Amino acid sequence: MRIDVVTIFPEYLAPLDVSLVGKARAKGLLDVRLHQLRDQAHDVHRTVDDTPYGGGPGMVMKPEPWAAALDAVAPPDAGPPPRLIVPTPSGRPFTQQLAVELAAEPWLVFAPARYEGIDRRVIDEAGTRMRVDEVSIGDYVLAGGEVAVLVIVEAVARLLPGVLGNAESARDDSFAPGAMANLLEGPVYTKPAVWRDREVPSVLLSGNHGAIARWRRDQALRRTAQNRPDLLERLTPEDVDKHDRATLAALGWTERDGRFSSDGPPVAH
Ligand code: JCH
Repeated sequence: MRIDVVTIFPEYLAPLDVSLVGKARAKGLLDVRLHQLRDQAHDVHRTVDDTPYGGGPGMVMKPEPWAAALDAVAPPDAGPPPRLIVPTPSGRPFTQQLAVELAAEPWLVFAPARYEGIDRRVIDEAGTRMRVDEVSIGDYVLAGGEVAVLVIVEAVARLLPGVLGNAESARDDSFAPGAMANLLEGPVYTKPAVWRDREVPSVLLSGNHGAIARWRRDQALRRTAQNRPDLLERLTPEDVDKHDRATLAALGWTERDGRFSSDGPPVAH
């Protein structure tokens, strides 16, 4: 996969040299190219921003440098275009599903903005010659799009064939103990078996694989009820077995008309 990033802060993307993404690049599985937006601003100050039409606070990124940069990276009428990803707090949510979709693409271009964002006409015009997605990595406000690019690139890169080792890639996220991406993962433990007087739950040392799977599933249900009740509300009766139902009931969650809902304050444990 090829990834181009156009930014006024290419040095902000230095983490792409490290760890999983850095190794994927070293292996030739990922070709990342960074581009300085200011190289396309030709006035003495290499200006990329201006005041907003209609007034208001802050500055807006000018269209000309962005258009020149995007044309240079992906010339119009030069073969299959890339997908353009524009991080913004107003975008569609970035999810694992979108990561999987992007991981199947041969070429992504990222346009992380600063200030109050990019002149709308750049996005609209790019949309006439390539698929454009404005994407939000979460409901909080960053100072610019570079960190969102790091998040998205890491989530996509780990899905590329050959990037993860055998042990890690065998763990398909959607079939992990929490199951079906409907539930959060439970807690994990490693040696030593006792640490600062705290024991690893004995079932994990039992060698009883059925009991371990059941315990992990119960922990996943408990953690999901605690941290992401919205995920439990999406569960359907087909997602749960008899024991799940009992665990959910103990957590205050019962089925009514094919959907689960909380009966009231959760029971303390
Ligand atoms: C960004 C900004 C608009 C602040 C400028 C470019 C993405 N999930 C997510 N949170 N924040 C971002 C993001 C991405 C790119 C840029 N800013 C600062 C932009 C605002 O309107 C309310 C506020 C933030």
